[in-house]
Amino acid sequence: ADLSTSIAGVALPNLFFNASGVWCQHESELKELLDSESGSLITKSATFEHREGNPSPRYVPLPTGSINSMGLPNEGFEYYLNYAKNYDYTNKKPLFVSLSGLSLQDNVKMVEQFAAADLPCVLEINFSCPNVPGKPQLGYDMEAMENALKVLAPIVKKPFGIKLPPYFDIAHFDAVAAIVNKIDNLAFVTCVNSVGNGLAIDFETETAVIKPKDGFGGLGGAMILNTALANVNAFHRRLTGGKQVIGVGGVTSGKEAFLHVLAGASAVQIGTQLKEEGPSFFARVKKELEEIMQAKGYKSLDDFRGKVKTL
Ligand code: RRO
Repeated sequence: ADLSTSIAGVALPNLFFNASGVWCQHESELKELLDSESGSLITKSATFEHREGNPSPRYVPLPTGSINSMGLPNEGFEYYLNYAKNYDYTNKKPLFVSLSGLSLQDNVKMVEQFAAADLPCVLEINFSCPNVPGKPQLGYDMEAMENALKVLAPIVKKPFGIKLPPYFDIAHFDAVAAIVNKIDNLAFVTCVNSVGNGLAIDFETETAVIKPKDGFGGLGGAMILNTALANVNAFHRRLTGGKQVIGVGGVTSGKEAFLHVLAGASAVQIGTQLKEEGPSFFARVKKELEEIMQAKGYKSLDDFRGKVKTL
């Protein structure tokens, strides 16, 4: 079976890569992704300045997923710009870079410097970090999101993407898709970031399991699969002009990856399961998806992408 795909006009040897934030803060981790069977890799969301992030414990696995309030720990934008400048683009894996400025002004400054460097990497701008105290998610403020896109898109110039939070209301799918469809060079949306501000409590100790924000944090993993599939499919149905969806949320095996593609995903990112299993996950999930495709008689992702049936 052929697992190849392309995003924003860039070819990926297979559809799988890491979700930004997992296994990608330092060059040593990015090297492990390069050495894995992933089809691509994306860097940790960068802020203009280096950040230590929130106090630990700030990521904890749960019986059906994970909770995190990392607080955007990252090496600062210059570190990832330099990584992108030194990246070997003759490598078969394209490079994605995630940016998450704490203000529109910071996003403008970072995007300007990427545009000036004129690199073949693809930007995914994060509109959905749920974990910085006092900073509401851009993705839940329609006016601010539309304004940010109108300011940033002409500076990026090239095709780019945004990372969206999960939505839970049909009116919100409609409103966000309408905004996205107005931006010509916005080539893809990545659905979904973690389900924001869950709370996990340890039964024995009667204590929140993570330290920041009184225990509130973003939920990921198996427990969010159905929310992720709904968001992938909602945007797949609404986006026009060849705009694509990258699916992320709840993929623990080839089966869930298959469902993401059926819902309309053109690539699939892995968060919690990569954090728990490590980069060898990519070899396993590729093999499992190939076996599913073989059993069902599908030769390429195009044979079933977006073709979920309804009753
Ligand atoms: O660093 C984080 O706390 C974080 C970010 Br920026 C994000 O976009 N999603 C998430 O679950 N955690």
